[in-house]
Amino acid sequence: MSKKALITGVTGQDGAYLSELLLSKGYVVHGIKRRTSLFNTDRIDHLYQDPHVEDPRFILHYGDLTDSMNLTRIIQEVQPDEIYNLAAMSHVKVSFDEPEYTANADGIGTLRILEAVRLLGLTQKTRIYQASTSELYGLVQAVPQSESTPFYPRSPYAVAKLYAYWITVNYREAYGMHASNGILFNHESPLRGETFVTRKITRAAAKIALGLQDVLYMGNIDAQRDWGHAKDYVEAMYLILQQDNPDDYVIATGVTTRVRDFIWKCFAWLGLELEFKGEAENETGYIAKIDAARLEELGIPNKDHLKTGTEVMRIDPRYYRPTEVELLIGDPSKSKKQLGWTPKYTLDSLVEDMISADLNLFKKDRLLMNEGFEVMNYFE
Ligand code: NDP
Ligand code: GDR
Repeated sequence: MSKKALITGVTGQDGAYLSELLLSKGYVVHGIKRRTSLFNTDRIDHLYQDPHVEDPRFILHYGDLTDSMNLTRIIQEVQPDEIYNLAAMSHVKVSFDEPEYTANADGIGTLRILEAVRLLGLTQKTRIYQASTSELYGLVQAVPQSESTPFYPRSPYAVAKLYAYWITVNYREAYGMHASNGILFNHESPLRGETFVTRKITRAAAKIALGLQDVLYMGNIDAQRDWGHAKDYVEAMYLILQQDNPDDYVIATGVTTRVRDFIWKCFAWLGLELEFKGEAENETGYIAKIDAARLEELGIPNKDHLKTGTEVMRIDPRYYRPTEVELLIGDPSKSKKQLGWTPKYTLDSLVEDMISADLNLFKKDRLLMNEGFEVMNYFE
């Protein structure tokens, strides 16, 4: 009998990679997607199976973390061996605009799942993975951050996730459930949502190189993050649920990088060397050097839009957060030792994977524009 997994947040970045991974391991994967007015399944369309086929291995259910009855019904129907609770309003800045909804979905949503498993009598059958986060560390108490570093959340998102973290620990201790937290540091990929900083940068750098965008507007470019690749991180989620005993694990690379250095690396990959000038809100980034051979190799026409001295990055305080998390650097020793987990990607191979994907994506837009078609140019 194949194992059955239920993934909330299946349409998100991690949901897509985790579905691929579990299907490759022979699981039957059930995913919960929200009802939306347009299709929102781009990231998992390649996994889609016609529901009329016999014994489908990838099955989607409509559901929402704010709806207990719906979650209970789905869990009862599926009787999953493993639940991966990845669904969340996951944008830190947006959580300041939608704090109550964030608490409901990200905090109480986790309780709804744990309680459904308990009420349905599945505590000994169903293992639960909770998507916890390095945002729990918030205001720096100590570095590198490990499983024993105190939490100090700095956003409504992080506070909601703090509740989710502790309710997971509590259900484990109170009811003997196999419920674990993965405290994952930032992880990125070509499937990363467009408004998170890495993807915002890779998209903008590709578009600027192709003459589809003029300037990248940024918030705090001195924040430091420990960035890994989502493909590596979903392996860790799977490993956490294969352990005999439930536990909490930090998943990180142990390397931290400033946002400004990520920007620099992306433009450099394209053959554009940036320099920064000015301070604080007046800081800008401009093209200091152009590697024409590299642009040619990448098939980027070097027309008038790419000149030395052109400003391609400016600060817009709109992107500042009321309270910021300045420095994250994780200590993954425990997960390396106990799970045998090691990331395959480095920061440079992550940058390459993301920027090359966005360059290919926007080359299509460039071709369409050259033929006189309009292309969408929406960014936040
Ligand atoms: P995404 O934002 O890409 O995906 C979030 C998913 O949750 C989407 O499928 C979204 O649906 C779904 N969702 C949002 N609200 C609800 C709701 N009320 N009910 C049901 N589904 C909902 O996030 P990631 O894939 O990057 O992250 C996965 C999880 O891991 C999240 O919980 C996030 O907070 C956490 N995390 C992420 C890290 C990262 O660096 N990526 C690091 C640490 C933790 P829709 O597609 O309809 O919007
Ligand atoms: P984060 O990721 O808040 O760490 O949460 P994000 O990529 O949004 O921000 C990282 C850092 O970059 C700074 N920054 C900007 N961020 C965005 N989005 N847009 C900008 O223009 C910009 N300019 C500077 C931010 O201030 C911040 O310091 C992510 C999410 O995936 C969470 O769900 C997850 O829990 C954590 O990572 C770990």
